[in-house]
Amino acid sequence: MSNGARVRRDIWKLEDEQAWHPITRAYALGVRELTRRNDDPDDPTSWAWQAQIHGLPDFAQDPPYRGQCQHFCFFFLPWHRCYLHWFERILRAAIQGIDEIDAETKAAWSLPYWNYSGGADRLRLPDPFIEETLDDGTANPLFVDVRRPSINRGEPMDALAAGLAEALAPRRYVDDPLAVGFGGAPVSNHWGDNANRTPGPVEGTPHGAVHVAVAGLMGDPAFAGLDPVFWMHHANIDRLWEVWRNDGGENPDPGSEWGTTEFHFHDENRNPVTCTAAAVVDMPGELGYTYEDTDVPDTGRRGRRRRVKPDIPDNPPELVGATEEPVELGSGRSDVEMDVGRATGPAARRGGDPERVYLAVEGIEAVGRPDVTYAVYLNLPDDEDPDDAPEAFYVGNVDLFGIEAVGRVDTDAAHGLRRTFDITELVAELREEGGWDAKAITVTFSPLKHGYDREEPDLPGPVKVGRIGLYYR
Ligand SMILES: [Cu+2]
Repeated sequence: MSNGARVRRDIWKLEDEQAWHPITRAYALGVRELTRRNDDPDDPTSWAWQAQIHGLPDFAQDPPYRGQCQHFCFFFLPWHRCYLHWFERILRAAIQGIDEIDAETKAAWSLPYWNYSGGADRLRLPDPFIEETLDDGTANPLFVDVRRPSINRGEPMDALAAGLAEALAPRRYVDDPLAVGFGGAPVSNHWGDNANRTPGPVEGTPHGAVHVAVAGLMGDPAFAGLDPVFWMHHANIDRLWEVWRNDGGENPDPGSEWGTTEFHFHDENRNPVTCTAAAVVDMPGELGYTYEDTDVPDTGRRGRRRRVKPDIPDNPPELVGATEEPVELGSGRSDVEMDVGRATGPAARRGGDPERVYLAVEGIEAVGRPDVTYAVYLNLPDDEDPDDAPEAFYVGNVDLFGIEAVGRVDTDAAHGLRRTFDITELVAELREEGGWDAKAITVTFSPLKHGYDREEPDLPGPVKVGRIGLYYR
């Protein structure tokens, strides 16, 4: 804290020190105060308004302040950092006015984060979110009864929802046209109103997968901010951006369109403010907070993609295999076989193996809002149980967070969600083990299961994948 920056604390460490740690308790009382302000629908510092900045019901927009969240694109990280920062200032100001909070807590208060990665005991909601009452017997403002029942019982999410190996793997913030860079596609996108709807891997897992695992309000972008755990989840995603930077990741030029695009919020005095990525990239310096821990975790397979040559071949990716019919996914395992052709373009001319291999899952559509995330495997043998999460075949996750919103803005150019995976190293490993036949592949989808009983998800209808494509480069 050399420059006087406040520290956003790890809620697990706070609660280890003391159940209902004063910082956690002040959060609850602050949420209660903001909720009281809902009586005035025009108060931009109310709990309801703060959630509406992210999304309005029916995915309506009310520019410049409400219904403005950025997803599936490279503004996802800076937009949410701005959003959290101004929310934190509003909440901090509210906390200053609450008599029962002591001066020390008021001075130190910063938004805690929910770090669900790095241990089986972290895969659940911390106790202050699942207890129905505060320690004084009053209703707990942090409790939301419509979450996934197993989550509210304190049972763990599927560990794959919190994995960081894919999230932290990209070296670049913006990468190639398949946009598997850390930050996502270099476009502006409010729930898929741009045809290029490719999130960076961290936006998929853990971000989207944790939204889906908690479910309830958290499962719907229009209401997610109403669940108090939303803000701690996003503080953790914001922290992971710093972890990635600590690991050598480089942000785009703050002078570029990425850095200078303005987003609109209100401050704690209800005055309009603008925020840009350029204003928030230097977090402790510009924003006055830092994180308790931004060490790079050991993610097991982390480094798989890091070993890939950082130079991107100039040639565009070439589609060498694709499903011909849409594929339906359900609540159990689905195996999809497809033929793979040979590259005929520059990837072939170089001879030997392609430098990069991508798997794209495109046009994902669903009935209603299924709270499901699929783990994706490549060439998973029939006798391997996907519930054992066999790492040797694991590609990544397809979470369906926001699928309903995207369905409303389908364009001629794009339908549904898309996820793209760089599987270069996975393919190399499979080849070494004899698990790769260049003429055909099998892609397996298996839903993540939450809670100790690990029940299969109850889907309102089949999930449809428009196309699965394999690309060489
Ligand atoms: Cu989110």
